[in-house]
Amino acid sequence: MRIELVRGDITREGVDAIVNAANSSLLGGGGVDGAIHQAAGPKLLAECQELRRTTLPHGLPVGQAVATGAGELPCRWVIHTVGPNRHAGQTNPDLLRSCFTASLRVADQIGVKSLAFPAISAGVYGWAADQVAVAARAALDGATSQVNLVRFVLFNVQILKAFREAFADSAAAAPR
Ligand code: AR6
Repeated sequence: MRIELVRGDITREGVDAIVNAANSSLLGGGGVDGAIHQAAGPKLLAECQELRRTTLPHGLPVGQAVATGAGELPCRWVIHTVGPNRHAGQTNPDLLRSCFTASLRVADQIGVKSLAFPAISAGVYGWAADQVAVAARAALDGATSQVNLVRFVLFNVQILKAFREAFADSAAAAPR
């Protein structure tokens, strides 16, 4: 698996799937979630509402992941995951690692070969960028997956730097 660390806007990524740092309601919000819903248009929200009506009536639990189509986005799928919210006392890093692991597992289930992640929980949910980067690295190190490209698309230079440090000695991480 090749790993890329780039600065950018994940809504523009033409990979097979992008991961959304959602909340349990799956019905949208701010940050990257808001940007994804805005760029995807109403089809994405309708699919999320359908999930709530059918398989996820109580919402998506923290640390789990689920896939939908991508509406008008250039990718094919959106994989929604819910990071732990530090401000709500969710301070267990295993939950954060689980977001990355569960997203990869869902990606495998739907045949995704290229996958882009944002820095889950590094915004509204209050985790430090280096903690998120370490959790992401741990998840990828422990993963067996058919995904052959994982690209972390990081919104600002501080978060990119934290990921570069966490992946500095990773043989899989290559400059793009
Ligand atoms: N592309 C890539 N990264 C982005 C983008 C973008 N377009 N926009 C923001 N980020 P956050 P969380 C970065 O707050 O902490 C929402 O309201 C951002 O700079 O989006 O998991 C949800 O509905 C930060 O580094 O997600 C939830 O209620 C990272 O994405 C809650 O926020 C994550 O920040 C989830 O909070």
